[in-house]
Amino acid sequence: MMMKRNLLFTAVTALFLSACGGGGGSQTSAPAAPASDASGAASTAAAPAATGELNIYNWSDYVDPDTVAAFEKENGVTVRYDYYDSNETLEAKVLTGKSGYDLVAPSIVSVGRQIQAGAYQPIDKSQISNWNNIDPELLKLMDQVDPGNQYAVPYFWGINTVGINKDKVAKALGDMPMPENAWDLVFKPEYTSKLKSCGISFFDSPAELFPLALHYLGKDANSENVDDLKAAADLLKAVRGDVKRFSSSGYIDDMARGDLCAVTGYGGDLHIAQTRANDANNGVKIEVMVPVTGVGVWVDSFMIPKDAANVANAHKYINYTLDPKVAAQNADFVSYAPASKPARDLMKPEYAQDPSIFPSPEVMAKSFVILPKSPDAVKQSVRLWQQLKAGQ
Ligand code: N2P
Repeated sequence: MMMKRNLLFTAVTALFLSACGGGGGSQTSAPAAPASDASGAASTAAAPAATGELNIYNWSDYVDPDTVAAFEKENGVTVRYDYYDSNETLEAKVLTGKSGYDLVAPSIVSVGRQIQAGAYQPIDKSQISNWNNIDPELLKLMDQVDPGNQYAVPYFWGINTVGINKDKVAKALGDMPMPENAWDLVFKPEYTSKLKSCGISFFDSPAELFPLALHYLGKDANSENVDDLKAAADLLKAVRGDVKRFSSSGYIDDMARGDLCAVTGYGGDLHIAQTRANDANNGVKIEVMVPVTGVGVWVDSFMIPKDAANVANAHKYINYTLDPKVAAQNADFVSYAPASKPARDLMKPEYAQDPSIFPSPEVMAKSFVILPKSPDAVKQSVRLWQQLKAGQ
């Protein structure tokens, strides 16, 4: 296990280093399949004759609706798109073996376990002509949980971090200056007792929250040690009374409206909250913070469940999302770092250079990948989590 973790860490460090060189080296691969332009207009090359359906189950707020619409138009496919907001919810569904979906997108934390449980079918790479666009460092990282990259095709990667409503936090803190470590805002009672008045939200997921608490305590963020997990639970218990809600997606609109002021959230989702507030012109100023002490990092990948009925369409969709133009437009909408490496250069420059979307090497060096856990560790953290939420 230790060996595996070290390898993962090395791979992620490489990813971070490669992610920070300006707009990112553009890697050219010549897609053999019909390419689409950014508007999603049908290409002139012969479109595959496939018709039918595609049932996608993916994270909420994780695709530009135009991406789906253009894919439907170009391929004559009707897409049904359902959402989840935690790996736990997705896992419960795919492990039944009868998900009813053709594509899902778990995070690296669950990929290995779900492959071993037999939940997926291998990807036919011959149908993914854009395969070479995938950032090789992401593939290296995923190789540790999916040897040979047989089952999982990276979609986006990103961070778990803190978002704040700047004015509300400043007001609630009063004379107290902002902490040097932004995690203090949500984990230190001195701060949470003040921010309680304007609304704190935590991830509604032990898999996302425990690593952050462990890291804050200076412990291995992926520790499976029972005492470490208890220490993390104690930290969370100490601020539990100041937490208004546990949410892994609802915090986006609450923040945008000004109903929350300090949240743990997915980086891109916090950006979306910022964009929604700006669009509403409601005076809410959201900042996506990138604590210098580091953040949680994940990679989400497309996978095809064993019971998928529309396997060819699933491959087509995966391939479509890796097209640099499509990926860039999609990334600009969801504000996450696309797995399609050449897409970075095609993104809005302010996003391609945003350190909360592509964190700096300094931050990355202090960060951690949220890694798979043993069944015992999962059980233990779920037990502690239930007690925490019940206020015990
Ligand atoms: C999308 C949240 C996705 C990321 N809204 C979590 N891995």
